[in-house]
Amino acid sequence: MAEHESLEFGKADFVLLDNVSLEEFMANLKLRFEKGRIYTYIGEVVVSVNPYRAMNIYGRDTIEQYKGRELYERPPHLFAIADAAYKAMKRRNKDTCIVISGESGAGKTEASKYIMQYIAAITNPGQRAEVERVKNMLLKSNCVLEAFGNAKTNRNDNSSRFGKYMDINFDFKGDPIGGHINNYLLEKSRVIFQQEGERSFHSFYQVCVCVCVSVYVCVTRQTDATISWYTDQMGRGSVTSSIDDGADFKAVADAMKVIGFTADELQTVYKVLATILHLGNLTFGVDGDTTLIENSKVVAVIGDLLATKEENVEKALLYRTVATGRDVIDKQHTAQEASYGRDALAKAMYERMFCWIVGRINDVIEVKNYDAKVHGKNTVIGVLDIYGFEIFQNNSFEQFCINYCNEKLQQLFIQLVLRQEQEEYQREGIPWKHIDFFNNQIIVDLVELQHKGIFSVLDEACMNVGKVTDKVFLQGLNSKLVNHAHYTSRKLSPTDKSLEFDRDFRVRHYAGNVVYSVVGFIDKNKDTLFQDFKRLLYNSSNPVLKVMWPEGKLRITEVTKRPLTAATLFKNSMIALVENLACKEPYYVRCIKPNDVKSPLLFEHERCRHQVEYLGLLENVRVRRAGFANRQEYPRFLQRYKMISEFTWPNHDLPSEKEAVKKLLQGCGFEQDVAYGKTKVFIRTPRTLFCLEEQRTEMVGRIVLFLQKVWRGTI
Ligand code: AD9
Ligand code: MG
Repeated sequence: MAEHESLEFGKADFVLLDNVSLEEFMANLKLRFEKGRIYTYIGEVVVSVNPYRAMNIYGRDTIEQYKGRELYERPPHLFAIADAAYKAMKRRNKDTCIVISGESGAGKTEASKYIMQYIAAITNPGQRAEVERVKNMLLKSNCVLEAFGNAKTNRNDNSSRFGKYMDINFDFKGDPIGGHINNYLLEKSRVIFQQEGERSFHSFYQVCVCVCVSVYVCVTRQTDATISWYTDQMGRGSVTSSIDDGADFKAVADAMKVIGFTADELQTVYKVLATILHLGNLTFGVDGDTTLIENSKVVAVIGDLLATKEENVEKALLYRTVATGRDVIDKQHTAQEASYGRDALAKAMYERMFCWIVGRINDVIEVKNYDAKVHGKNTVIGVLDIYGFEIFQNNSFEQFCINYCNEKLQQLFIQLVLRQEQEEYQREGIPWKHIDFFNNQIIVDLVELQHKGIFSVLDEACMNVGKVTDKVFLQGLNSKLVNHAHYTSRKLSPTDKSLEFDRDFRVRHYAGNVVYSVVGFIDKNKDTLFQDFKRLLYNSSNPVLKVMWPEGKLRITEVTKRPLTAATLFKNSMIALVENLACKEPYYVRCIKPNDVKSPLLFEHERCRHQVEYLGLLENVRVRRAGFANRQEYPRFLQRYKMISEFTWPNHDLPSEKEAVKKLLQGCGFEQDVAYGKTKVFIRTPRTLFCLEEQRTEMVGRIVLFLQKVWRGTI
């Protein structure tokens, strides 16, 4: 018996449970986790539990075992899903995508990397140099993006603080010829502030430890930014042994060189990081009516790093150019405004650099010299690895966006899992019984609906002239959402002590309740960066830096259009992402985090049960069981199993392949477990499939033996 059928390791597919109950589901999940079987199917969905230890299941030999095989032939694995997506793309010319979801620390990013490694390993058997180059770039890009986009949080030492969707393009042979990365909302507030126990982005610590670039960070003893307020206000988040900044610095620099970043580009990246660290140490004071910079030596260093004059930096930090009618005047900031401007500059420089890095990687990996007319359509596998659902001690605008993103993806899962099944049954003429889901559309609407949604109320508040405060925004929410089942605040439920007056609101998300503090929502949504900074950076004599700030070219009188708010930009990018995913054939990986202490041994029942529930996994099993676990086109099915029936081996004389399949299955006694569609046979339980596989293996063995005897002349 194959391992994945042995009961010692539990059921390899939740569809095989004797009863679909939460208890049985959990018992199976736990048993498999404890036996080191971290993957389990629900049909074609992989449920993965983070093992929190190195597993010996990703090597070359394992890859070989999954290559070109069907899902049910091997124990559940990410590789099987990657292979299924690859086969669908190659055999049927379909664009596919692999959507990886789960909360922070559940294992999404690791899963996405294994999937990419698998695809890289099974393609390009001819070792074409150009394809090898593309594969190398795609793999190397992960390391670079993680350095600049990931950080240690209290949930995860390597938490993705941006969303990533990567398309891999394939040619007609099925070899990767390029790709494209879309990045979503980087949590840039982390640049200036982290919660206790957390760190800023890895890249900052990496430049500080590298001797050859730390010269930018520490110019003299008085301008030493290796200790910067931005990265050290919370005491550096007790770094764990899982992070080696020195080694990572080298790996990232090497990867960037391989990708094609020039020496000037690399130096500019380090200088931007150093500038931000120095900005973190800049303080403002007042002398009478004048606002001044208290540590002006730092300004000189920043001027140097940005290849601009010290006095330009000082002026941009202390003054704002405003146009009043036809006059242009310099208006001095208060110390508070200047601090705000400094922080906005630090965040914007980092975000801009991050997007620029993604853009540079895209330049290198984009498909080149592919003529669809000659070679046929190039197909795509998309891999989505986005920040997981988050509940922190203090949840702000970023958590709100991240959790909204997870609502959108959950909605897509609901639609696709149901829609796909329903459509297929309809197309094939098979009767279908509807299964109920909790539909989270109501929460998606709560956030994104025009005029009434939270994002709209926020945008409206930001549009107000005069003093706009976070409190005004909260009042707007309270009046618009007074009766919404998924929204509340202290004003609407005065006895609820867990909510602060004038500060908090709570959303009942599909994954649980989250209390958000409105403090900072307005600022983060407006995302204002004074024009003076844009001009400062554009006018730098460092061409690499200049390229990052093209809008700095505009003169003060030319800038009129109000930019879109952060919420609107994010909403639009999420809608586009979902549309893009919805037109591809989706494969799902649902990640579960077994405990909060990163232990390989602990399966916290409550913690896991909660995730199983909100991910809708039980409903997923029910849909799958009410439907059919497997379906195959008649010719393919016949080709694989024809040897197990006297009616079909070696050839059949029935009027059609469909009739032949019917005869075969009747003969084996599986008639009750199958249905016949127009072009496909549907098999209800995987057990039937396993039996067919077993019989096939036995018959193949016998046939081989028989042929050997014939050859030897003993028959
Ligand atoms: V977040 O939403 O970006 O905060 P992820 O991406 O879901 O989160 P990640 O993949 O970063 O989580 O996994 C967290 C940690 O769990 C990793 O750094 C590993 O230490 C550990 N992990 C996850 N998956 C595996 C695995 N398959 N094998 C071994 C793993 N360790
Ligand atoms: Mg991640």
